[in-house]
Amino acid sequence: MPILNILRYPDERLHKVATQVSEVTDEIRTLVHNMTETMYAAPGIGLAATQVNVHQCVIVVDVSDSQNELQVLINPEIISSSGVSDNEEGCLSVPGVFAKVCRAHSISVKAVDINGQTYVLEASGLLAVCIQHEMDHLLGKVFVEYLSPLKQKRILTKLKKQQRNAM
Ligand code: K1U
Ligand code: ZN
Repeated sequence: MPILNILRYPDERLHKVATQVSEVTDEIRTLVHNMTETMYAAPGIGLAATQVNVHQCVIVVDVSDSQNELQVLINPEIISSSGVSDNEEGCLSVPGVFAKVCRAHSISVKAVDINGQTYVLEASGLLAVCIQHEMDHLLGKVFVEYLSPLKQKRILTKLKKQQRNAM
């Protein structure tokens, strides 16, 4: 199965807003499969379709150590949340950059699964953080955009340097 190309910040395509999936077709199932392979290969604990330049509301998440607790969330919607926590986040689209972001500690998310069935997932801790991070991607938001303008400028300088060195 192909490993998909992950867009790198500040690629403008990371700012596109994803559209809702109207039906879970074989094409969506193939996308989910390829995104899952790409996330595990990276390795990462989450991936949003936006990051692989597909602008539909699909995310995959697996925060387990053994990569065997995959969650597929199509058209995810947070229906309730509680508490706040500051957590260090990373992003496969912003390699080598980690920063603290404040998020809800616990969330209830309504989503559609790979069979087209609606379900509700109760998440807290890292799983909740990761789902919120991935849902931001679907809205065209990258985690570094929560940081101060000065920190964002420093990150952009670091990423440009990385890209120059990779040539
Ligand atoms: O790019 C992404 O959206 C995936 C990102 C998810 C995430 C990580 C940490 C906090 C919030 C959201 C990553 O997976 S970055 C890589 C990473 O954190 C990791 C990689 C391997 C093992 C454990 C963690
Ligand atoms: Zn990310």
